Amino acid sequence: MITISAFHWVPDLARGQVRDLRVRWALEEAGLPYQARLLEQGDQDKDDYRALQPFGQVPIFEEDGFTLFESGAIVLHIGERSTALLPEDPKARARATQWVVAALNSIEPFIMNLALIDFFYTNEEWAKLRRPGAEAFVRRRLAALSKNLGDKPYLDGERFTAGDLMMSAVLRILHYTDIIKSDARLSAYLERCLARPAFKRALDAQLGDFRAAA
Ligand SMILES: N[C@@H](CCC(=O)N[C@@H](CS)C(=O)NCC(=O)O)C(=O)O
Repeated sequence: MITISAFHWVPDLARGQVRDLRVRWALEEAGLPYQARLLEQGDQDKDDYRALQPFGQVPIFEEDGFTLFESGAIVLHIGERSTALLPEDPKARARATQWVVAALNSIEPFIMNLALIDFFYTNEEWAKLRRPGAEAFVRRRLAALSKNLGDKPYLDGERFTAGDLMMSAVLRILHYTDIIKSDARLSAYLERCLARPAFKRALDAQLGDFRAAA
């Protein structure tokens, strides 16, 4: 049975955002059953967990003695087992991988830069000075993404791939701002991705685990 790590408890603002959600979603898309290994506070700093995830983060993926960390690597690994995530055609598969990497490398760091300011440093003087530039950068990057998306339903055209899973998981970090809402194309794209039954099942499972632990 596949096991993924997740936190037993996080503050309300993080519920529905913890990165095991991406992996749960990929498993749901692929139709692979899994169980969650819920970490108590401090478990992520123990040697046995650090041996599997050097940075003490969630998620990790475990199956038959094989373990993997980094949500992007895990989603791609799951994708190798399901054409629902990675198409069979090698070129289409490479393009889907390209979008996973773009989400994690060209979009997420800038969104996280803004989110960190908003959630952790909002009252710091330096953050007040930095925020307008950080938001402007995100808006510019997302305008380029929106232009590339154009009228296509998904990043690579007609079909949803792991690239859309990761991009929409990253874009929804901005749910507390109007940044996505102010772009009709990106907003419709995000809605389209998040309307997928597999996403809803994954979100319900993450939130359900927090409720069960309360
Ligand atoms: N690049 C990692 C980031 C994982 C990550 O940031 N996990 C957060 C939860 S969403 C975490 O475990 N934070 C606790 C910590 O960093 O100590 C991935 O995508 O898997």
